[in-house]
Amino acid sequence: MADGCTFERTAQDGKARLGRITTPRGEIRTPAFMPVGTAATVKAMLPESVRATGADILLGNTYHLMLRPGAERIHNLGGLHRFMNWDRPILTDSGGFQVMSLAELRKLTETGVTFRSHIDGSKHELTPESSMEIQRLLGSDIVMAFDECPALPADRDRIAESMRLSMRWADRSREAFGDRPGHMLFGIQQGGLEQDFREESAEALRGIGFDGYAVGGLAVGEGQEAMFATLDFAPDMLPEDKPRYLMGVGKPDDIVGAVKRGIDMMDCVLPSRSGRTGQAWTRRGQVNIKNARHADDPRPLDESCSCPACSGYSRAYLHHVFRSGEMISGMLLTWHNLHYFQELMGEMRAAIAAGQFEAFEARFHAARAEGDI
Ligand code: PRF
Ligand code: ZN
Repeated sequence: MADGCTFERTAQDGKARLGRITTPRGEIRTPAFMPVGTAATVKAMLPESVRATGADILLGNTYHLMLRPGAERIHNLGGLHRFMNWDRPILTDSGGFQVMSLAELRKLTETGVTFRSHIDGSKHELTPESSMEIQRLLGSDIVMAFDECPALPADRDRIAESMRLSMRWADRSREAFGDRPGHMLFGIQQGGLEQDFREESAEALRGIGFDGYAVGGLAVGEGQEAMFATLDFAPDMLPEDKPRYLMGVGKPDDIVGAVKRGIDMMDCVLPSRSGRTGQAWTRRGQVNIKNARHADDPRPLDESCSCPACSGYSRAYLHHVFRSGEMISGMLLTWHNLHYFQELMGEMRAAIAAGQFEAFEARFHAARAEGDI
């Protein structure tokens, strides 16, 4: 473990783990949900508001920030924390996954990946070495190894080849990262839905040695049932005494199922993105605020929610500002969604501490089964 950072596990219930990561920039309570701040902002939210929802850590993106405004520029302005006015921990993704999903004219070689920017078509290269350098310039607290993965379904050959390339890149990432007290480097397990490839990948990563381990290559088209089937074995292959991070997941029921299977950290654009498209997430499921049924409804989105959107505004108002294209619509719904996701994490942490995770899970599913009323 990188000097100056620790991971402590304080309780376990079944496979669900309660713990905390301590970094020089503060503590991360696990299981943790990380809001996504791709372009040095959690869209529609001030950083202090994101903190007020209960977030301990944000996710940032190498791919987006290297293209705009540039890692050197952010470094010269004092680093990403100063730049975006968030002084708590930041985890940065390493870029390969975003190149494969967003960039144009991608070319993958042993060295890395060359691509054209989705913003202006300019040509760039990312390698394990340059990704480590960019994440260093940004000042990231938790750096992700450079990897890539196929969308699913894919043939076993393609999955194996990609996983083995990512493991060679993981080795180069570890080497290039070096020794940086106060910063952590996480490896990323790949291998699709295949148990043997997941084991091969975990073994390679354990051999290299990381401060934390991500389960990558899931939530890429396989569906929840297949993802859970993989999570029934994949996290168990990773060291018990290090944090486990499931990348890019997910909906509330995905998150609960992942924590139940031994995952400690997650990130997803869902609460922030869907807030801007009029989708709210509540304990009773999804609410589409665009729907005409809300036009005359004086009740809050969720009477049991203490967020600003639910304390001060009616469904009728939220419906009106969404329909009118007012900016406050995205602000209020994003705040509500992030608040709900963080409340959910807090409830899971309390349930694990109390040895009541099963009862929590039963209540969670029962409330959703009632539906929005
Ligand atoms: N690798 C990286 N980032 C990611 C993923 C991955 O496999 C995923 C897959 N759900 C999301 N983000 N580096
Ligand atoms: Zn609310």
